[in-house]
Amino acid sequence: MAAARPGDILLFRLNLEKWLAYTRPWALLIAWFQGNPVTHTALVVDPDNGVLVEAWYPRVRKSILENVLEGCYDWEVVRPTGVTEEQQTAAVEHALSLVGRGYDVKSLWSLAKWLLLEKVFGPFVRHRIDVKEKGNEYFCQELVTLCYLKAGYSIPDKLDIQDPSAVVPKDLMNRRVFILIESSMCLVGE
Ligand SMILES: [Ca+2]
Repeated sequence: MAAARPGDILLFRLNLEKWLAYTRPWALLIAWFQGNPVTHTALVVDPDNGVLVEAWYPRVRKSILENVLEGCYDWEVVRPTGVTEEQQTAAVEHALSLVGRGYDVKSLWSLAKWLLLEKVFGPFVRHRIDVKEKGNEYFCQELVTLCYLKAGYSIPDKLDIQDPSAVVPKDLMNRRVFILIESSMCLVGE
């Protein structure tokens, strides 16, 4: 991650061709629910050494980029517009303080239920999403969104989404809010 800085956001995009060589049914399920191949997100901690913090079942953990990929994902690094380095440092510090906390399976299923309803009834359903804060447990984009909120930067406000828990990984691809810094698929700027 040569161009990334600590606190930038990693998006993992399911690569169907690579996926078929492995078995990752949940990733395919998340991709289908969202109608989008970005199924996982994490915070960059140390770009030089590929270190990140992610909520990955069964808990929040520090990982190395190569280990997350597991051959099934392409990745890109994005940076929210207007964020300061101080805010990103604070987001990373908060993420590191949450390492070891549990993975929030219940909230993820609750979100999946609302995404399914959104698929059937349309986008207005998003405003009714109700993912309750469950005892210090987090799923991937909940962790990223919360760490930014703690650092004084509101991703939901930037996206005009009322409930922080209603942010899904595909929202972090919104180029109006998130600048593409780096990608495993191409050299940015080429
Ligand atoms: Ca939670």
